[in-house]
Amino acid sequence: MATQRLTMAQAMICFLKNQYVERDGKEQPFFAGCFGIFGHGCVGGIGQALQQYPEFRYYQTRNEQAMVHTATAYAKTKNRLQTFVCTSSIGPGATNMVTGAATATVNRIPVLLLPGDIFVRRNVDPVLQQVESDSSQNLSANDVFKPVSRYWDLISRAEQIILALPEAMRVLTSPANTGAVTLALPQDVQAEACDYPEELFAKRVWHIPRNRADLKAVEKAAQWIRSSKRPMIVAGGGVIYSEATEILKRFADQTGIPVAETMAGKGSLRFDHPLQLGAMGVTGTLAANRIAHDADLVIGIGTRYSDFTSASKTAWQDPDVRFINVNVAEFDAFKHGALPLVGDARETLGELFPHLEGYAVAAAHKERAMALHTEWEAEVDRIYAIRNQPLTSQGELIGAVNELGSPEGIMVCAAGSLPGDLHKLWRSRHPKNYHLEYGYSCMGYEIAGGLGVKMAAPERDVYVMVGDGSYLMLANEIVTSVQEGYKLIIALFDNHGFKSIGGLSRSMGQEGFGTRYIYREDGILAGDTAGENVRPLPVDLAANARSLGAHVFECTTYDEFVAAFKKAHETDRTTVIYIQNDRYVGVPGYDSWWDVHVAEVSEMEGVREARKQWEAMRAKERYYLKGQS
Ligand SMILES: Cc1ncc(C[n+]2csc(CCOP(=O)(O)OP(=O)(O)O)c2C)c(N)n1
Ligand SMILES: [Mg+2]
Repeated sequence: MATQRLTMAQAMICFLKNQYVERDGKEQPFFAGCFGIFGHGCVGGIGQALQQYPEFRYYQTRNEQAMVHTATAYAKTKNRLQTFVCTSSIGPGATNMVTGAATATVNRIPVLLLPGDIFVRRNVDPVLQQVESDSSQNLSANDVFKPVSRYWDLISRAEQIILALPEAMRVLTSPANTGAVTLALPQDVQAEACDYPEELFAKRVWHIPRNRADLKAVEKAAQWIRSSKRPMIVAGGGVIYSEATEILKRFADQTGIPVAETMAGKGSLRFDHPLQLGAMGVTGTLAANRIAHDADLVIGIGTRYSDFTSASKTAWQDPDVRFINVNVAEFDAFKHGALPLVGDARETLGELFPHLEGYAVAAAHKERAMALHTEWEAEVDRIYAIRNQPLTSQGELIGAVNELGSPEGIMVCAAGSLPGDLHKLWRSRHPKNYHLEYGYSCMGYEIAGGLGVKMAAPERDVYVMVGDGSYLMLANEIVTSVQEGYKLIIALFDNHGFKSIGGLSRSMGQEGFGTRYIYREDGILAGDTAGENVRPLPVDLAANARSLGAHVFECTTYDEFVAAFKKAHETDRTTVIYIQNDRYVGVPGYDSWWDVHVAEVSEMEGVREARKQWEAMRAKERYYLKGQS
């Protein structure tokens, strides 16, 4: 057997740079390179290997959590067909990646994480940053990656990667099982040499399958659709990853079944399609939520049915409602007692089509959906046209970005009050137009994620929309975007704290406690009852962004924002448009609800009142078991 003597880290990079994927005959390298922050836990191993093989491009980042977000956003933009490796030192560098790993895994997005780990040989223990245990010498901080990784391994001998790496690739390229894959790499083993078989470094192309659903189940699904009276489609992220948007449109056109979209599925159908109901669920539109309320059949395509989609299981109120779920993941396909079509969205819709020849929904159902679509569009117009004084409203700013931004651009967001408003108001013009990380809704994803989107689609304008809270959590990748020349346009909305959780808190009778960025007065951190009678903090986020290398426009009015937004397209680097918006002017909810538990007993009257309302809504929560009978 021909062998090559390499360190484990060198062998790993040689292997990774030769992994390709192919779907629909299109082939590409699976890894676009490696993000990393070096420390003693990786510098002599992976760090040395990356230096030795510059063709596998290494990118510095500022924070390990952020680099995993960047990789995740990149892979999401590439429909999961390409991603990055992320490498860190041991201890804090490694555990900083845990939040990123969870974000990737929840969203079913592939990222390969290579945290350094403590010495296997142990003689110099405890090494710097080792979390010691007095109950086992076989515990490491990297064990915390287990619940947030789809595959986890500890490489304690150099030759183990010969079997571990193909397993990692199997999971990363699996449409059903993908997520974060973590290979913990002890710092001594990384630098150890081994005679590796040459075959390990041969080019390997992983075929991404388009698995098909069981044909009997497809036939049954067609019968269910034909016998339904008020069917609806819920389009999730799977529609976009599978590139099923074209066929979804034809499916809606032919059958007349209206389409609602989840956070990850928004953009599945253009906003102006007459059967577009818009956002589904807690942050849904009046069109989607009213059609859902009465639906007797829900065809979920590529959705995992988070509580935001199901409005905490209150969205569908017909006692006989049934579900057909098209999903690559068996786990999701079986949710809600559904008739499971376990398969690729594009392929499965294609197989359903011939069984539905000549079928269309009742005219009244289609007309109702179309009328609600029109009603909803008018509501968006109304909110876009608000010109709130003295501080702008978020809805009008969303309108400005949506209408003045490039129609080919990509808007990126993740947490705060923006996602809910965007889900309702954003008019998606192409499947990648709306990039929301709302599986983990991780504050701090926005700018790091925006960088990943721009790296994946450098030809498009990338619009990051971020609140002051998220910005303060993780804005540092502005530096990386400047360093690498990936320009982002960042709209930074400052409302001195948490508009989102403030509103939630008030709705629970808790007066916005702990959600404002203000000084403590007489030992008390005031909530909203203090009104404007508070002292804001002397924080200057515009100056902060400037200090990180961004070009900054500071605005106070809507007109200034519009002018700055236009000018931002002409600057030579990442540009932040800073504006304050009103904490209290929000986009309302439309026939929906989110279950957030309210205290059962309290001295506070507002809480007791909220609890009564919560109990009334809680009673509407359903189990969806009908399909099983
Ligand atoms: C890492 C993380 N911590 C906490 C939360 C809970 N959370 C959701 S929104 C939010 C406030 C966001 O504030 P900001 O970015 O200013 O947006 P705004 O609510 O003001 O629109 C918090 C704390 C979260 N989603 N992610
Ligand atoms: Mg805020």
